[in-house]
Amino acid sequence: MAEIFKGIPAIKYEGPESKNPLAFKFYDADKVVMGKKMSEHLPFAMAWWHNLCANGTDMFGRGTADKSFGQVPGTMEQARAKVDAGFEFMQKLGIRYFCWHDVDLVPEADDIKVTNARLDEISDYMLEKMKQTGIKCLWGTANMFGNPRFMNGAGSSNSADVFAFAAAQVKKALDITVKLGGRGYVFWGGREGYETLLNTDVKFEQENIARLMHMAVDYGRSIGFKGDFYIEPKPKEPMKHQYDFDAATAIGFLRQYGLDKDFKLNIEANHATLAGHTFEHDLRISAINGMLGSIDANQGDAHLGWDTDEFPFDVYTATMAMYEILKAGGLTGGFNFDAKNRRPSYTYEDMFAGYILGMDTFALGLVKAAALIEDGRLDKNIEERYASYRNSEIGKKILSGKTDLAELAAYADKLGAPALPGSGKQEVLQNIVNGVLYGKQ
Ligand code: XLS
Ligand code: NI
Ligand code: NI
Repeated sequence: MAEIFKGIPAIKYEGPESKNPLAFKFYDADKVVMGKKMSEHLPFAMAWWHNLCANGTDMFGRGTADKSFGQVPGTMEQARAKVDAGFEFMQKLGIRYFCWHDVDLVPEADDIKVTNARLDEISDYMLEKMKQTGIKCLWGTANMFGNPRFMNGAGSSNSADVFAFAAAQVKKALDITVKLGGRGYVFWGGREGYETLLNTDVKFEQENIARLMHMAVDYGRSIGFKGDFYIEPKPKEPMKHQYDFDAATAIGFLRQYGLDKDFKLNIEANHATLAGHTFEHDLRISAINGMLGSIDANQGDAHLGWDTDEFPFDVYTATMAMYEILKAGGLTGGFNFDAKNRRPSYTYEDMFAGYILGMDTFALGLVKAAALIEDGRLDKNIEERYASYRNSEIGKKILSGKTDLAELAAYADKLGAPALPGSGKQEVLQNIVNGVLYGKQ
């Protein structure tokens, strides 16, 4: 097999002092943090679509990056070349998982039977490579938003034929996920949403999405899929209103339709921020509901209101994210870099630089989050902040449900006015975080 990324060596850990752009400064796979190797804490995954397909095309201009890998775009030869490129890329970076949409793997034909035969062929080839390298599939999904037929969504489409077509794609994508031993199967609600209520029956559309998801669970379990299904929430883009707005909304939906036993959430940083939250907020909401499954690791731009899918480089956010993940006991899924190079970064070296940046950022986040936990002052403050419920008789009664409004009102009468609830100490705590992040330990 001819090397594709010629001149780019296997990426090694060289430490923070290294000036080599093609080396890790912080990601040291075997380094043990809180009892586990970095590589176990951080099961990184490559996103087939951004890394092997997207060439920088935007609304205003053609692609800048050549992702043909020496073959004619849109052919099966190119699809195979993408497999070669992807596995060489992952091996050189020490990445052990990948994620894909059906149409990232092969060109879509007019006839779904032809597309499906292509998927069978390419997945045979991927399986060979997986056996040779030990690299695994994190999750698969069906692209039910790109083709014009999905202009009104997939499960939420007004057309029963489009619904049926979406179901066929989900069925095949599940077949391939199982064939590749994928840990999960994702529903990102592509165009599951609406533009205007004037033409939309929201209740009908949401019920239909749930129907499609139930069918996916039934079929997946029937063919031996043991992993988690995931919803990947996103508030807007491409539709004005997306039904899976954020973690809390998606959890409510899953519970309402009885899907919460089979589904967890795949939280994408840039989607959480588009919803007006922080990444760590949606991680916390998922975790406390037992729904934290997997992560799309990227970041947005505070000055732009869309899904810019940048490689994560904000160490503070990565730290707060890893803090949530460590507290939740880790992920059953992994860290998929749903991220792309900026359009002017179009070289092969840039592809590696993006992943090195993302992996180093999360490695730093892991180390710093572990330091915050070991430091213990944040936990201690939380413990003290709610102590009145544990330490006072009335607090204990509230927690155990052994009181009522009448008793509490009588208590309040005796109290007169309660003392202020204690300082929030936000600035103190922020300075602790800075101390742990940047101080000499
Ligand atoms: C788009 C989503 C998409 C999903 C997979 O915004 O992030 O890439 O991760 O369909
Ligand atoms: Ni995503
Ligand atoms: Ni996204």
